[in-house]
Amino acid sequence: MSAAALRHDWTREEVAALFALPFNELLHRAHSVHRAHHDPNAVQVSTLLSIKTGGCPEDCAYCPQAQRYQTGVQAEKLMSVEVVVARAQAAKDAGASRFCMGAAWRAPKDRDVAKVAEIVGAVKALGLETCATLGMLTGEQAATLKGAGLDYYNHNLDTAPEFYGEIIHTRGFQDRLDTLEHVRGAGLKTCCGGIVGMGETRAQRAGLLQTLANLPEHPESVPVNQLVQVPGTPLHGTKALDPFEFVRTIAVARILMPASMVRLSAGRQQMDDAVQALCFFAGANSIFYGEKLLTTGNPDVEADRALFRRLDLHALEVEAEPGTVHADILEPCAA
Ligand code: SAM
Ligand code: DTB
Ligand code: SF4
Repeated sequence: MSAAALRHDWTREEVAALFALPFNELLHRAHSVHRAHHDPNAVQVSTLLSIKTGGCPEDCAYCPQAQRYQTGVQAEKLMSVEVVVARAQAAKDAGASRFCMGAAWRAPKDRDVAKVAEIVGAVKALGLETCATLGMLTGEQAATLKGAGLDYYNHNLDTAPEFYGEIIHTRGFQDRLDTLEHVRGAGLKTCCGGIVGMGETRAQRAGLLQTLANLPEHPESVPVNQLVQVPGTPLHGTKALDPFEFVRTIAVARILMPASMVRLSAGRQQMDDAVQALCFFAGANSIFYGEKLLTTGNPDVEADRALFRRLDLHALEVEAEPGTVHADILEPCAA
């Protein structure tokens, strides 16, 4: 599909109507879109590392790294280049094609960006795609990171504009949009999605996806996170989302943003393998790989290798070149 054919004018009603389709009808449509744009058996794998953990001044109600919540996460300083490079090499050896570095900042200072730029250059030199998520960025900071070899910047809208103010009070939805504009302006690819299961309504899930799809460009990567409920955060104890509603969210994301990589992100450790399989059918084609997300757990490498084998999935080496199979992770299995 040419870029011109991608739509940026979805109405809330159209998106709500997709959510309301009979489940099988929705999955059939999403899978058809998926097959038209992607290898349905290929999954891109990214490994996350928290390079600067905890002590964050923001009040995101879902986040274990906010200083103000008692979650047991200890604040740490920015990791050294050597430590990050060793972790990136290990991720590459385990089969990851992209290394995503997260920092618990509201917005980095210029001196932080200079240090992260050095880290990014060293990780890139290993032959990995690089991604960073550091909070709000100026256009200049985004350009510095791009110059250092950064491929992607992750900055999530998190939820629908009208629900945002119930989850975060220390910055606004427009701040997120501004950073995304700076990131795109610097020529970085965007990784932008959100979290579901925070007590939002279906209409608000539709609002999140509508806003993502109507951005000036569809994010190249769209992480759909299921809330990981961490004791001590205000959202701990929120009523869990029906797993099929999570699958619907993946399916609608796939239909709205056909060419993007849709990532089945946080929450996989709490999810049945069968639900994950439905997500891959519905159009998810990327995961976080490795036993930790930033501060919380993720399925271990062996479990994901087994899941890939059972579902005949293979890992993409480089997202831009579909069909390339990484030697170190998973051959399709006929059994
Ligand atoms: N501080 C930066 C920021 O907020 O942009 C970067 C790191 S922040 C931890 C990155 C993303 O992780 C958030 O935007 C949110 O979508 C996701 N996240 C954080 N805590 C989560 C949780 N408990 N469950 C699911 N996703 C979570
Ligand atoms: C994204 O959308 N999800 C990742 C990544 N981008 C940075 C983070 C998930 C964090 C889950 C909670 C934690 O481990 O601290
Ligand atoms: Fe800070 Fe990011 Fe967590 Fe919000 S999501 S509290 S900005 S680390």
